[in-house]
Amino acid sequence: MQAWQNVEVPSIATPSPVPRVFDSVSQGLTTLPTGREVTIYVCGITPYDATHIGHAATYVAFDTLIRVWRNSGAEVRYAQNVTDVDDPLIERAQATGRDWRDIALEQTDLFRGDMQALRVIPPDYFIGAVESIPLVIKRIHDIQETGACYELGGDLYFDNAYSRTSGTVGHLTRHQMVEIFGERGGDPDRIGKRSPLDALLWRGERPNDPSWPSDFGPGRPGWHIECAAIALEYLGEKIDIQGGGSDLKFPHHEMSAAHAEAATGNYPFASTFVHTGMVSLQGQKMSKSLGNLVFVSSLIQKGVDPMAIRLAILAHHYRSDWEWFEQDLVNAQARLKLWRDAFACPLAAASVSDAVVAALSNDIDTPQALQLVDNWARETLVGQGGDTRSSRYMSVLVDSLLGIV
Ligand code: 5CA
Ligand code: ZN
Repeated sequence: MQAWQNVEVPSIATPSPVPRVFDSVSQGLTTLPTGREVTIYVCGITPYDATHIGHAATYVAFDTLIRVWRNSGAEVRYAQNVTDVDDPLIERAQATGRDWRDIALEQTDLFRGDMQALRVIPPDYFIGAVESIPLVIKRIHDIQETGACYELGGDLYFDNAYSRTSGTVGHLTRHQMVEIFGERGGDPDRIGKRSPLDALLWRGERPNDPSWPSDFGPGRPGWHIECAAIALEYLGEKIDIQGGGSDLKFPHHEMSAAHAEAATGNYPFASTFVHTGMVSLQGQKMSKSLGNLVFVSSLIQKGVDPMAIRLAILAHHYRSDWEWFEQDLVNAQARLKLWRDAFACPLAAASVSDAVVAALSNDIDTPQALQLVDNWARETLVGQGGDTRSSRYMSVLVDSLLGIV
């Protein structure tokens, strides 16, 4: 698939210290590799109601991480999928009488526009589930050879007993796993499965359901094998970061990694698992199924500056769960004005570039970085500065690392 237009990222003379991020497996900070080619896969949208502030927060967080990572000397290869065929999309199509393909095309397009407006750097590989069906089939063959795959009523399942990753990302008890698996696309209660936690690799054809031919009969891919197959194809058998929102730790990231590991024999599939917090609205996780959504495109249509939306997101630490309030946007608009006024000052306060890059390398601490820029901007505006270069340099640094212009 075509991603969106590239975003200019100016290079700066202040290299970032090697970034540290929080790894969901070890549950502690880990130092990322740098100075070489590195790989990151971030789970993309299911395009039936794109793009709410929660999605935007997740992609802005990974975008900021990638900017900081690049500035530390890493050459980042980035892949992102689009789950353009899956149960929720098909259910939406049936409920509205529309073709699932039209919904997917329309919503993916909306997502591209939103990402562009938020100045999110496009992934190098933006890959749809439908276009990766041959890759999925190939990987299911690989898994079949290991014995980790079995057939049930025309469907193919992954035998979770073969997973070395089970429990390591989500840190849930087995009881919790069975319950949450059922809530997030799994079918723990299906009779005949070897374990309730076995996930679908291939869903045999059903009436009124899209399907594609394969050696194991017509059908369509399971959700987790989609991301495994795309990541393996475009990034390689071992990746540096698997990313997404915290709702994907279990089952999605555990199972996707288990499928990739079974298909290749390489363990672990990802060195680091990075997860963003959940954005809520009116006390509940912002989600398509609940319908409590604030859309990026609606805000932009109302005339809100996309840079204010990005700043409102960056005011929260990527790992914390937070609630969206109108006030977030009001504060971000005031902050944007403060910064732009300071960037226009010929005489600025002394640059705080070292402190900003240090904050961002320390687990992408954007709230701290924003406060440092605030203080610099206030000092600049009260005329405390005498530095003729710093306002220009600070504006380039903020553009490069925070994506704000
Ligand atoms: N297509 C799958 C991933 S393969 C999927 O989860 N799609 S999604 O459209 O539901 O979500 C897209 C991304 O946004 C995922 O990384 C998800 O974790 C994240 N996300 C979803 N809801 C929220 C939310 N309320 N707050 C923060 N991130 C969210
Ligand atoms: Zn995914």
